[in-house]
Amino acid sequence: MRNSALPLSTNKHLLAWVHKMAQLTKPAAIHWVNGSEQENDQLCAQMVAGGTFVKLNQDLWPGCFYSRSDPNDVARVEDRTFICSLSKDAAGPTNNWENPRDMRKRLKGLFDGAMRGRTMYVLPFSMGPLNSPMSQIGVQLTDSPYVVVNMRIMARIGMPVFEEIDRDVKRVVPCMHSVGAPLAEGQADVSWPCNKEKYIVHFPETREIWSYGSGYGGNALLGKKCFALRIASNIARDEGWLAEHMLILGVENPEGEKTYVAAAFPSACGKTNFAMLVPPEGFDGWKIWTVGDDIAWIKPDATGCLRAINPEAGFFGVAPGTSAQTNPNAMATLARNSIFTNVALTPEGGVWWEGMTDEPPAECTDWQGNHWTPEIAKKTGAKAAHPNSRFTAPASQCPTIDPAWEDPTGVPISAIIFGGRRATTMPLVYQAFNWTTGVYAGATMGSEMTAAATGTVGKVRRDPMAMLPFCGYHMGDYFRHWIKIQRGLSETPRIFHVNWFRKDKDGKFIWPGFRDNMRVLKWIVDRAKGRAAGRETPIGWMPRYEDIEWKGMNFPVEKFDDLQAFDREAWKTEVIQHEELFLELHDHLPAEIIYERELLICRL
Ligand code: TSX
Ligand code: MN
Repeated sequence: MRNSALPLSTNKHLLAWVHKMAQLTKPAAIHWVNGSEQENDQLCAQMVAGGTFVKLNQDLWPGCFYSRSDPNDVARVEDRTFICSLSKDAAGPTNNWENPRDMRKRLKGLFDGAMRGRTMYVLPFSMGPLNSPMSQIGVQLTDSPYVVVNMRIMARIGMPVFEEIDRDVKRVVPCMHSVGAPLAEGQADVSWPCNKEKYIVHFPETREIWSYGSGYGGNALLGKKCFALRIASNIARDEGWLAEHMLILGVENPEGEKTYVAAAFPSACGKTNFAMLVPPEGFDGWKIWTVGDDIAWIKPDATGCLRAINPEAGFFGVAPGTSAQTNPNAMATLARNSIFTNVALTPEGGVWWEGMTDEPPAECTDWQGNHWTPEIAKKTGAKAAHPNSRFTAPASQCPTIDPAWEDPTGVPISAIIFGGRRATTMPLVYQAFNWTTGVYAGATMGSEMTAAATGTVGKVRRDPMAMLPFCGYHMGDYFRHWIKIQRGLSETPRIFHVNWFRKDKDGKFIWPGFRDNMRVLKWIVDRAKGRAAGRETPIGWMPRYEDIEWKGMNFPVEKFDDLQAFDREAWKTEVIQHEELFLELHDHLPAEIIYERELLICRL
């Protein structure tokens, strides 16, 4: 076997950087990650021995491991996330900003000796297939083996990436990561090392990421939100493409015609479920193909058509609510070779989470390691799985993975969907009049808050293009970039807005959602291909009852009218709320957004 302490690259810049960072963080050893199965097995075994991993019952969950995080390290930390551009104005009011010089000084202090007693892994990764001109490369230095094995699922890692780096044709994004828990001589480790103090820092001009104190998800798997969205949105702005928080799916009709759409929703709207949709009864011959469930890199090709890749190689999905009913394709994907974090562990060595089965297990160990029974839950409200518990699963295992999901040229995007979780005002679906009104719909989208913890229940939290926590520069400049992209296109994708969550007077969901969303998707695809009818309303084009395929479903026209109702008074309140977001961004807002709001007011 190759000695993993020996450098696996000959790239002088990389070698110098690794040396410099090792001098700063002072690890006990350096491990160059080759990405092999043997290396992965060894890291997993080492984590089992150290208590970070539990090997699940291999008869039930082949190739699967279980992990519990520190209870204080369970989610992304938005208030500890920084965009350190040279000017504060470039980061905009929706990002935390600090002077890059001051931040560098602080990080140097934090990282000094941060890896003492640990191994520093040199983890090369490619976001996007290695043979794609749309892909980007990074190297993450991390003291977390948990990160290495998760990144092996979420990205392309190891030897082929070192070879790409040695060819020296692509810029490499350096990603520093430490859990911030150095070990003194002889000090015993804990199962989930982390630090109370956390910093998730991006330097957009120099394209660098520094993450300190957390081992969880988007804080630690730096290829995902930090690189593929915050840094990539800066690269995309400079190079004329889009780095978006979007799923990508393909719709195949019975004639074999395939249409790709990209869709952005805020959290808790069921993005992964939509990306893996199973068509309902009455849609024989129709098929949904999954390209990605979280991130899309969308670029105009030489002919002026928008093409998209999924820069990821796996799904890092929220477990609770995922079941054979809500998402059978996700359940099949995560059945093997997956990592489960902060779900519950069953006595048989399996995993469970709220919503996985109708009947909970008689007993299990909850995400905090406590004994859990349905009776205890009823009394104390204790959840078996943390609401943000996750599965890390290879995309290649998804039964609906699109044959073109790794196509180096990407897939052609014919429609873009925005959406949100709204009890009122927003119809099930409407089509924007044109690209700019579509950008306006995306810029003003949002969800009603479901958890009281984050604010008033029922108040709309604006989340433009679902990018509020992920845009690495000023939101106003981001809208301008979106509008500008269309000017270079020969074929403009159609833009739609959907809302699966409208409620009736009794507070019940009007639309059954899930598989029946296929009916909406069919209208969207037919509109994008110019073959479906609709009627004009002040907000856009809407399907009439007879424009929707109802085969296999009994949905009365009266309910459809409630679902699609255009409520003029509610929309007047809505446009006033748009102003609140725009006030914050006003000095960078493109004229088009201001004019679109005026035109909307005129139409109301
Ligand atoms: O994912 C969801 N989708 C998209 C599916 C492709 N969810 C779950 C959201 C949380 C992640 C939904 N929830 C959807 C939906 O379309 N719709 C709803 C709301 C809803 C919930 C339960 C019912 C109906 C609607 N139950 C019955 O109709 C019986
Ligand atoms: Mn996401």
